[in-house]
Amino acid sequence: MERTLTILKPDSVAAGKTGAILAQLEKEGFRFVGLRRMRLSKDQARAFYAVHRERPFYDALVAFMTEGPVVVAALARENAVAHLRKTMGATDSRKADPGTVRQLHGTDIERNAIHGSDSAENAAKEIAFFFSDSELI
Ligand code: 3AN
Repeated sequence: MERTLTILKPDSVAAGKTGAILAQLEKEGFRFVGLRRMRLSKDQARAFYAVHRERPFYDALVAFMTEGPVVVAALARENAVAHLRKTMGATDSRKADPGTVRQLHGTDIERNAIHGSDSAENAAKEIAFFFSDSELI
């Protein structure tokens, strides 16, 4: 079993899609090993997306990710990182395949409903960013 991290972003949580998206993830075979609803601070959002800090969209991304509550989850499944990326769809919701979370619940490249780790290495770092070992069951 591999682990990955997902964040249901402020757009999808505010739209009342938490249950629908978590249900879709369960249907795809993911198990929740950690789950929390929270509001990111600016410092947390800046640190989480530090890899993008030189990009022109960084400030807007931090503002978006802190505008309302998110749901963070550590997920377990065989091939979890790649399967979550497939289940989410393309970064730009307008280009995401039919039936993917981003096509169903996102709007554009920024307000795209969901985050998923892009590698097993980053998944381990991102899970540790939000969860202590005792919270991962
Ligand atoms: P993904 O989330 O698909 O891994 P990344 O890692 O390239 O995509 O980008 C991280 C986040 O930054 C995206 N989820 C999206 O919200 C935002 N983002 C990426 N590119 C842009 C862009 N050109 N304009 C605005 N926001 C962007």
